[in-house]
Amino acid sequence: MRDKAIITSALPYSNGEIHLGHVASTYLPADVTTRFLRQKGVEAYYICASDDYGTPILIQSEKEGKSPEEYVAYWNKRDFEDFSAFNIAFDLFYKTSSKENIAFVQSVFKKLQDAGHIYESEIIQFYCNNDKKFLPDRYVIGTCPYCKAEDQYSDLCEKCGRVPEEIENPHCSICGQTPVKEKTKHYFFKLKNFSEQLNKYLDNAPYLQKDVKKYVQNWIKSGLIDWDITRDISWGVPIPGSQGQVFYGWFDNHLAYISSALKFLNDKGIDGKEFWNSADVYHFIGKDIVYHHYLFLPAMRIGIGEEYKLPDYIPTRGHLTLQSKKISKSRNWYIGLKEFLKYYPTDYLRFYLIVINPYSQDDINFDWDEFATKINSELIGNLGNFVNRALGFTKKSFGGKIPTVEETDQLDKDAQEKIQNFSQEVSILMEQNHLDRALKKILEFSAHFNQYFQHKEPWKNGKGTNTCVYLSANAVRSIAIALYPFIPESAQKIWIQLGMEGNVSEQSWDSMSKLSIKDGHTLGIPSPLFVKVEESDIEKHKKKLGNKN
Ligand code: B3M
Ligand code: ZN
Repeated sequence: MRDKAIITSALPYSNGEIHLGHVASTYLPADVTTRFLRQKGVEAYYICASDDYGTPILIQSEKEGKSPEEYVAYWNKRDFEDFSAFNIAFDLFYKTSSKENIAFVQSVFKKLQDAGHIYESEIIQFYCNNDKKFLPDRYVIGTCPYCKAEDQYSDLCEKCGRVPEEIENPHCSICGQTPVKEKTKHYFFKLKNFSEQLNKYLDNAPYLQKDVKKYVQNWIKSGLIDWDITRDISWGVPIPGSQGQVFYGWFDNHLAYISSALKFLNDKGIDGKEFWNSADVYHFIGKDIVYHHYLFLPAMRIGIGEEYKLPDYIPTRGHLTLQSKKISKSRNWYIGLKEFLKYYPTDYLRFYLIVINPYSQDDINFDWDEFATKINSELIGNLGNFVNRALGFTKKSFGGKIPTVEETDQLDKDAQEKIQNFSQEVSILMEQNHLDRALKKILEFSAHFNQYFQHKEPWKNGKGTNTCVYLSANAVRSIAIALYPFIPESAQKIWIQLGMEGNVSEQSWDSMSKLSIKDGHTLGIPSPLFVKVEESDIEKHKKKLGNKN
């Protein structure tokens, strides 16, 4: 672990509202990781931006009768508001259409061109005679040449994850007619040239997921294809010297990781480039954009002489299904983040989405009943219960004042040892990106202390009561610090109920293993942290799915 880190998440298209599927795979794990790294003393910044360019956005803005600028400005603002309500705490949420990114993309292009990685070629492009338009990417729908999946966009097969060289059975996505082919001049990026260097990067990147690496290397083995980076549309980063042509969105968007980080750091008076190159670089993504992040992105960075270092981590997670069905906006089978947060506190969703989310590409499922069970039995029944029990008892029997420790028995010694080992045990899992297992460790810790409290029976006021109260209060403190990256609002509430000074966010991670609450300390006012999820509400939410509007 370096003492600096830059964390990014896949940039959301400025093209519709953020829903549970988005946050589960990328934004939440990245936010939790950033908070954790800060607790570990790392100077960590979480940078994101809206992905403003690309054909789908142009199509949609045209449909809504808005200019693309107006359209993306609306979604940039709205997305940022929704993320903020969910306590996704970006240091900067910028945009790919920023003047800084445009200048950066154009300079990268020139460097790639000077280094001989770009060539020009006349190509045949689909053209719709009906709409009088060239038809790049999503303007064409057809059959994937690799896996034969139908109804795929020409720039990405959602079934097999590959980028088709030429889609079969093409149709214009605006009018449905079969397009004709016309000549146009495009720039190409020589991705093929980078096979060896990409393999080397993948071989020597110890923190990339092994299974992802393996299939990416299989793609390399089966032959990479040069990459058409020109689009004959008006909305995009203008190609220097080309009339009416722009860069393909996947040429410019990931460069906004760098250009946005540089803006943020330079504005802070930090040398952005130097920071980037001495930091651990994390790009959190969903599995559908592996191709772009494990191949295009590193190849482009290698192509400009690794002026900006390649990612150390590309944490890749699977998709979220909803009640075991694929999320679909058009069928109203989705839950908007904003809507969800009308029903339940932020921390309920953060807790649930982390607990069910392993560090792998396996798909995960949001299930309303399981959500209720996890919240009621684990968050409330285990964590909330222990905190409230320990603090409530101290308030009632000791006026909230921590008593002086007397004799200690084996149970106390075990409890003390648990606290001492806690930070290390959870930290190892966090560092390996196993956020779900880390949260489960915290639950185990809390369950252990629940049992400890039960066995010690302090309400009988026998021998060892003081020690039990003292250790339990300290365990609550450890829990607050450990929970902070996951459920920051609740962690802060616990901190206040403990009567501690400052904010829980300022406590160092390792300090959770100290017995910092001393005798004589006076607690704040304990009160239940959470409200139960009601079965009847869950039934209502289930009925609403698929039936909106
Ligand atoms: N805007 C969203 C996606 O395909 C896309 C990510 C860009 S990351 C540089 O998930
Ligand atoms: Zn396919």
